[in-house]
Amino acid sequence: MKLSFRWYGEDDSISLENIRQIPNMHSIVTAVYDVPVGEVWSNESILRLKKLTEDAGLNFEVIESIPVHEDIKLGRPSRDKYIENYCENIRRVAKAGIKCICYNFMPVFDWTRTQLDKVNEDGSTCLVYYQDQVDKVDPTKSESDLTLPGWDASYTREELASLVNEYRELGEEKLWDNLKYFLEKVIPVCKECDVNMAIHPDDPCWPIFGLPRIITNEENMDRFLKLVDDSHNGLTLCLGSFGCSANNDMVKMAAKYSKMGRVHFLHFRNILLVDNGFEESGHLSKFGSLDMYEIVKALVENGFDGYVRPDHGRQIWGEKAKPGYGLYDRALGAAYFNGLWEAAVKEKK
Ligand code: DNO
Repeated sequence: MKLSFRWYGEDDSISLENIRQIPNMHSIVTAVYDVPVGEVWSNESILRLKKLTEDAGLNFEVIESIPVHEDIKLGRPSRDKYIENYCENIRRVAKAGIKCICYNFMPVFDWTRTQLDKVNEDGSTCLVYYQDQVDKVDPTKSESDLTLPGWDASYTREELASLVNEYRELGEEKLWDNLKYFLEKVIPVCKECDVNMAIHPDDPCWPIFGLPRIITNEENMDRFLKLVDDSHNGLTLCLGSFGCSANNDMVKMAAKYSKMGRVHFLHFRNILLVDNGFEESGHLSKFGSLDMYEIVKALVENGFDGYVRPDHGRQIWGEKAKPGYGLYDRALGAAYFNGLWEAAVKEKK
């Protein structure tokens, strides 16, 4: 297990020096942020991130994310050019020492929440998702001025509407075909460079706005891993994303996929399921719906040796930071993870 921490580069309000002081910290999780999706990252930008990370005494081994261009997900004729760029990015980051690349295959929207600052009883704030609020939003209706936090502001409303319609027509099976096509091209490059791909599940793990979503549950994960049955084709076990459906048994999935050697990255966070959606609770088991100790035990018992990062924290102690990505609560999450890991390792002996 290698403990890591997401860092948004030089614009991040959190310093590498602070991250370095979190006990047991090993790697930084970052990306080149100033290049449009689909383009090749410059070697200068990659090497600058590497140098900053290593100068701070940390390892530069995980990228989150190299985003996948919509043309690849939609299977448009221009996809080959973007896949070639993707392969070139894999080669470049691997050359700089990267061992694991996190990405997702969600149409149009990455993670979706309805509010980023719900006030908890103790005065901390967290991200929440309430289904009735999502159901009121239709991205194809240009007269609707409802938007959700986290929406990609680079699209006009008309562009967004036509993109969403294109995906609705595409449907799930075609999205699977396009994912397979993509993996068949990129996994051989990963083998060559010995870097692991770790797909991030859809967040939340069900269809929203009528868009097809496929990285959602155990059955689909099994199907995904067989698309290209190679250890470099693996997953990011994001507890909060799979865990927001009570149908996903996170202990079972942690055991099964780590035993197969296919969990390359773990996003460690708890989640509280409520009638109408979910809330991002504190990391401890008792605050959410997941049994964090049983999950860690399952990982230890099945030889998990990938990267872990504490995921979304609450905003605490008056910190002003990117929602979910403050220093304090994520550092507490890391400390909690260290404790569970140590206990599980001792119990195994
Ligand atoms: C949210 C993150 C996601 C994740 C991407 C991976 O906080 O977990 O945005 O980075 O889905 O491609």
